Amino acid sequence: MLSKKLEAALNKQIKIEADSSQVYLAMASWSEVQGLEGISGFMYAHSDEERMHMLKLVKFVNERGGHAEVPALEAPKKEFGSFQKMFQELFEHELFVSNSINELVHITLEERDYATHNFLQWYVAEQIEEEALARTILDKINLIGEDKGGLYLFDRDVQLITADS
Ligand code: OFO
Repeated sequence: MLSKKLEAALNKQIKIEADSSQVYLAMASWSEVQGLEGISGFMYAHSDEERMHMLKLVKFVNERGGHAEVPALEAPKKEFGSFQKMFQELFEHELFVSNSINELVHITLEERDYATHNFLQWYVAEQIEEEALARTILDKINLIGEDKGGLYLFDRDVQLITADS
């Protein structure tokens, strides 16, 4: 059975995953409008993944005798300025999510809830991957700078990343 403290913390994480899904959906839509299909496909897929992260938590909380709460949706911003800025935001967002997961893991130890501690290891591993991917993409996009041809090729490359994951 989940403690009240852990149930509240997991519900907070459910909201963070739902917000992440919304943010990446907004990035997908903006990229699509800019005509970059590869990047938008990557963002649509990423948005779906975040929803999956959220659902996994919902199921777990209910399974452990808690009540997963479906949070209100916050509207993310519509414009991202440039692709550099957008990927910088994505990277920073993933760092924020990693911190939040670490905080959750810390609470499981305080509460001596080893089942939840074990469950969260999946998220710990996932965040290592997501951070690494976001960092690689950001490095590439920063190298490209203002070069339109580079962006065109990058858009094709990122399609392959989406197909792989
Ligand atoms: Fe991209 O983060 Fe969920 O967990």
